[in-house]
Amino acid sequence: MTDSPVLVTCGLPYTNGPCHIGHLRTYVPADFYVRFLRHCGENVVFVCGSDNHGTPVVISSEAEGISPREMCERYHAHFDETFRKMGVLFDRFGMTDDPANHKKTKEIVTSLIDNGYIYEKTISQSYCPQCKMFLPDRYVEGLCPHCGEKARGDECDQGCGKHLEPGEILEPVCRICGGNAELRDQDHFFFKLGEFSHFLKDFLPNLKGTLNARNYAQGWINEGLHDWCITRTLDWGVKFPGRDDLVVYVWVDAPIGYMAFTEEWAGETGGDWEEFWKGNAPITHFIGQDIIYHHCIFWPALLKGAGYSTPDSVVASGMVKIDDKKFSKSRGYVVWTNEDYLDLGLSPDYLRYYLLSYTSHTKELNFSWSEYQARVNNELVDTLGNFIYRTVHFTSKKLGGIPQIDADEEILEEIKKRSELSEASVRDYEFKAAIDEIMALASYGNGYIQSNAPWKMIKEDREGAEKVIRNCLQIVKALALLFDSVIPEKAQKIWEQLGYGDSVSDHPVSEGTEGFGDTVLGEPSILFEKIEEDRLSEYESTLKMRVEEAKKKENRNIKENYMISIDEFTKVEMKTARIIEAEKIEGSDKLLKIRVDLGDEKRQIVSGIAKFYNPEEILGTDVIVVTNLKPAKLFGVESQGMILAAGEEASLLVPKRNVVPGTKVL
Ligand code: B3M
Ligand code: ZN
Repeated sequence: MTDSPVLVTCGLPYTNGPCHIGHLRTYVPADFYVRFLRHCGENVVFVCGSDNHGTPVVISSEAEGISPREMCERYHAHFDETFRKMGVLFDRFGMTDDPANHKKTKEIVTSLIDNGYIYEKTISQSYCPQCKMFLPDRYVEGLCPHCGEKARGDECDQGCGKHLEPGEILEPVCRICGGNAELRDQDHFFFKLGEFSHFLKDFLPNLKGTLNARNYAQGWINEGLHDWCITRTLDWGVKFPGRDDLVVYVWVDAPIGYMAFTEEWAGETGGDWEEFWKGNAPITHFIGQDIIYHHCIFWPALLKGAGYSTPDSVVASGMVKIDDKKFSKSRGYVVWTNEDYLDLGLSPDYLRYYLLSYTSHTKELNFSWSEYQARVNNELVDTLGNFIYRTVHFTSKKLGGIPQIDADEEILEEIKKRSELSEASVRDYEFKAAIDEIMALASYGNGYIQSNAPWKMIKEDREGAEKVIRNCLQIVKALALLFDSVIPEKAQKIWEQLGYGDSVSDHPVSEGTEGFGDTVLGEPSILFEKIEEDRLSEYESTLKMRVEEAKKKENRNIKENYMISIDEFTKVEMKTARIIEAEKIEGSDKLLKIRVDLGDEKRQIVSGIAKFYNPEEILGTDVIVVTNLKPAKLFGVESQGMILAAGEEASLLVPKRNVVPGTKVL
């Protein structure tokens, strides 16, 4: 326990689309962590906000035909509401486009300029000659210069994950028109990231949090750091000081949001934001593994350069898979938090439990409905729910209230042990291990009530049965306190069943070994319900349908990519022609050598119709010929065009009315 407050932040969601389960992989564990620390008596400030700037938002708002601000407000409200429904409760959930962050960003960039860390330089960057604009970040796609995979303008999102600087992407293509982009010179501002190598080499070994964050970042430092272009040619964003035509790169003002939101929180509550950002009170960032570079390299360097405190810990979550497939919105491997889950009336706590207990925080997490069902049914319903219901129900129906005796020492020891082990795991960011300890206490309780069978014992030994039940109630109380961080809605209900009228989250975990005083037991009720088979197949088929829809869409897109313009079509020259000679080609049973009359010239064409027509029967037939094909040799015989025919059996296309040979087909 410390008196010094701690600040916990979560990566900021872009306001360009709805919340999905991939987002929750960071927010739920962060919320769990914060709740747990508070239960251990720590003073935690928990802030987050939405990320409103950058090309992700601009491109999406253009696609929807609304202003970027409108788009941001819509999705800001959406995330705010969704997080609350999921029990993820921030002390402040701000917006990076709000005045506080504009102001803070300008201040920090100005300090960096004043401290000599920013310089101007001309660079070549992607420009679309058709759209007549520079193509910042997500406006351009191409190949990663490091690994060759498909990449976005500012990150290799499908390959090695590296950050890309403007102009670095290979074979750049404009996202708006699909045309090839070219490189053009433009003046931009750079941050001297390279000068922070020494600082970062000292900083990273002391950075706490999960090992993946530190290790990745150290690897990048060893490869050498390059200066970082921090301006973009966009209207939407925080203007670069003194320049109306440039905004700062979104990865400058987004993390500064953490500071701005802390300041906003302080303004609302009378708290002190400076003790974190200018003092020694620790800062912990929860992020997704794909943005380690930004948080462990750019961000500490920016803070250092501007004279602020740097983060103490970075906790990076592994990625999410759906049905063992890589999470992908475009391929349909996605579970939307509202549409696919909350809107169906499913419990936020069940999903929290799944996300937290599935695997260790840094590993890949697979979501599948059948696994979800198994977890809920076997662990929450059969173990936890069953134990609590049996205990509270028996107390209420057979004993009429909480027995006025103390719990056994052995039981208190077990509770203490599990509480300590779970706390140690939480502090190590091993959330699954922590929950396993808590669930082990529920299993212990289940085993204890089962083997002592108070429902039998009460017939001969009422005192013995009371003792057993008192012990069980003690475990239930500890479970409510320990599980509150995992499944807060259910934990509150357990708390109320025990007869408490206040909020379980106001009580420390250490009260799990304390007695009940004169508490009057509440009404027992069933808290956890199984996920039935028929519901399960409904959920699974929604996912299947979405994947199929995505495939169809992909096929449509492929087809659309093959569409040609009328200009391209008119490049093909077609004329009617009369067959004047035809003969088999020696050695081939498919090909005929045909001579056609095109009015002003005669040509030789090789055609694959020998199986369907005798040479004699086609003599004198008027057919359609493509006349501007490059000549080719088939079976050693030159062919100067192509005769059009339809289908597997090569039905020749013929003009319906008589036309003179050589008439153009239009
Ligand atoms: N908006 C989302 C992401 O890349 C991005 C996070 C910003 S955190 C300062 O995951
Ligand atoms: Zn790459």
